[in-house]
Amino acid sequence: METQQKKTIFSGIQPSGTLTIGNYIGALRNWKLLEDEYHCIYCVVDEHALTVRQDPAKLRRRCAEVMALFMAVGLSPEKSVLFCQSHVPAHAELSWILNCYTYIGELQRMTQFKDKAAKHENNINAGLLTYPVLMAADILLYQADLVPIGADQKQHLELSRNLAIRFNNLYSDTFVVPDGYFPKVGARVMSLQEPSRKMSKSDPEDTYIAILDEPDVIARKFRRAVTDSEACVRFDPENKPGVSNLMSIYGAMTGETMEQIEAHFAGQGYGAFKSAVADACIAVLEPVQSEHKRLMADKAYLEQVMREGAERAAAIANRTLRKVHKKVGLAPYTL
Ligand code: ATP
Ligand code: LTN
Repeated sequence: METQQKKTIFSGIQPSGTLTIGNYIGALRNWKLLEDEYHCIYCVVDEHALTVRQDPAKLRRRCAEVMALFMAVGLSPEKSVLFCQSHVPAHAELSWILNCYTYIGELQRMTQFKDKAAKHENNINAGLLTYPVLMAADILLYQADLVPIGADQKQHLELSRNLAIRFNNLYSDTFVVPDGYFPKVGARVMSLQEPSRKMSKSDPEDTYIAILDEPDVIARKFRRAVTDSEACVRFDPENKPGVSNLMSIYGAMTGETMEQIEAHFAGQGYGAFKSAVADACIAVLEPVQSEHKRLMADKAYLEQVMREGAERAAAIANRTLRKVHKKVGLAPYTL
């Protein structure tokens, strides 16, 4: 009876660094809002993180940390399936098969590939190129109807849709063609130091606010955030990207519209505004941080959640994978 009538949601976050308020506003917070209405499957995509060189001990710790954050923002392991990608081998397996239906040109066009290739000149590995195919496998395995993501992932989702359609056309209906689900505010939180780039957890520390940053660190990072010389809190992303980004963050945290924020801070300098942005973030993050601390102290519980999540996920994923094997003509087998 569980959730068959509900639509399915799938989304993932890489344990490639400490999660930022970009991940919180653009992804995690919305995941929670969808939990009651949909059958939700949320994944720590640790295999994706390998596309950039990771320290093994840190990667291992971050997987548990991200899983604890899922729950600290309020996701329930009973309502939703919470699991770690590498625990379900079907992801890597379907990814291989889908690779054989993806054109290299499609992958070379991806903005994220170009960005990451430029950032990691010495390690432009094949995984960096085929990253979106693994993402498509993540989504298609669960027959997800909707995929909540930030604006930066739009192009990858489009590829997932194209692969699903291509496969369905070749072999008859196999995959649900997924739609993206984008947040109304905060789909693209920008870097505090270079507001023309998105805030990213694998960038230098002073460019992002981590969900787990201490209050004094949050206040300091906002104080040092890039603004402009106009000294007027006005929303104008083109000419005032730094201030507009801070306004969007403040709006996402307090629910105030850009007009309300302009009125609220009229006649005040950036100093007062920045400390208000910091206070708003601290207030929202504080309960998440204390719950996270509590969960991280209970390793046995975290492991149990991951194990049970992986079992539930594998049952769904393997069903799709078997169907795919059959359709493409891989040798039949019985267990
Ligand atoms: P990395 O820097 O390692 O590439 P990331 O910080 O971009 O990572 P991901 O794990 O790739 O984060 O993304 C997880 C989710 O968070 C995705 O849905 C993504 O769209 C969203 N997200 C990431 N950064 C932002 C941002 N700056 N603003 C809004 N949403 C974001
Ligand atoms: N590529 C995504 C993370 C990700 C994802 C997914 C998101 C991997 N697999 C499946 C949604 C659905 C990113 O945010 N960089």
